[in-house]
Amino acid sequence: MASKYGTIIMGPAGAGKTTFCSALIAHLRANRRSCFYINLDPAAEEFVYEPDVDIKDLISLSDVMEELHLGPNGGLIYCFEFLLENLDFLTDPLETVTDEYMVIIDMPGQIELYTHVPVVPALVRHLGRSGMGMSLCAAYLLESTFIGDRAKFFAGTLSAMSAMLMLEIPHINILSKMDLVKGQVARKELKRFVDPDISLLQDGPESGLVYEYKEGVDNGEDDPADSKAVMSGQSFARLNRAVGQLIDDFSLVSFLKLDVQDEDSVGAVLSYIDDAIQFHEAQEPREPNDEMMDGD
Ligand SMILES: Nc1nc2c(ncn2[C@@H]2O[C@H](COP(=O)(O)OP(=O)(O)O)[C@@H](O)[C@H]2O)c(=O)[nH]1
Ligand SMILES: [Mg+2]
Repeated sequence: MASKYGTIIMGPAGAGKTTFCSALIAHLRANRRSCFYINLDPAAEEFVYEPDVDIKDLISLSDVMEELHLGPNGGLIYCFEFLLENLDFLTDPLETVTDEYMVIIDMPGQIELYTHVPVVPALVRHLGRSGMGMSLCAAYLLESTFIGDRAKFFAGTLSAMSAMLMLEIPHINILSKMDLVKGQVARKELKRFVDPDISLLQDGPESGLVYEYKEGVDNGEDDPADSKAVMSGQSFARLNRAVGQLIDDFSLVSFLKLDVQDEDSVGAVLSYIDDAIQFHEAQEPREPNDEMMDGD
């Protein structure tokens, strides 16, 4: 049985990660549960709840950028590499955290962290079952307004899938800011995004490209590098279809809907996280005999 339980909140910039963390903390508190809040975004300034551990106390992104002449993305990667070399900063305060706590890790939004730089997997391995013994669930947020642009939505879905494959821990995907699309998208239409299917890319009207499926087009008869195919958008459409097919074939990605204003919605997402990390299994009341034996 794991000795600590936590969730790592990921996703692109502005997806609503920090807002979701605050909503989770409020919900946990209201239900008399303990939580431990870790901020790993060195650029984050304002918090509703003061973090118990804040990466800004270890390293300052603006100092890194200035002294090493790095941009914000390079600076951020440097900060994470520095954190990996100084993991005591994170693990020492976690010593006192018991299995009754929910550890909430708020992440930055730089997409390379989730797609190809191995720093987050290294961090997760260290905290995880083989390291500190924490049972961790990844929560990947994507803004629901992305469904207005299908290529963008599928790009986001791919980054979620990439994070899932890199981290190899229980993973849930969340469509955040549902209040922004409520009443604007038909329920049936929304369902196609919650469980993404490839036909979304085949009839994406807003992109100006015709994604219509044509018999023979994907049989390798036409050269996708041919300039006519590139200029007419056919090659792009074909690439998109291949990507959509990949997601569809493996049924790897589906989304939970989140409205942070709605207590029930936050509670529902939390219960998925609890289940994924088997939080409640660890909270069984102990036998009275065990208590007595512990006391002597
Ligand atoms: N309408 C709406 N706005 C939200 C929601 N969640 C976050 N926001 C806004 O989106 C912006 C980015 O949110 P933040 O939590 O800082 O995103 P982060 O960069 O992923 O941590 C802020 O202006 C929030 O107020 C939501 O559920 N609904
Ligand atoms: Mg944030």
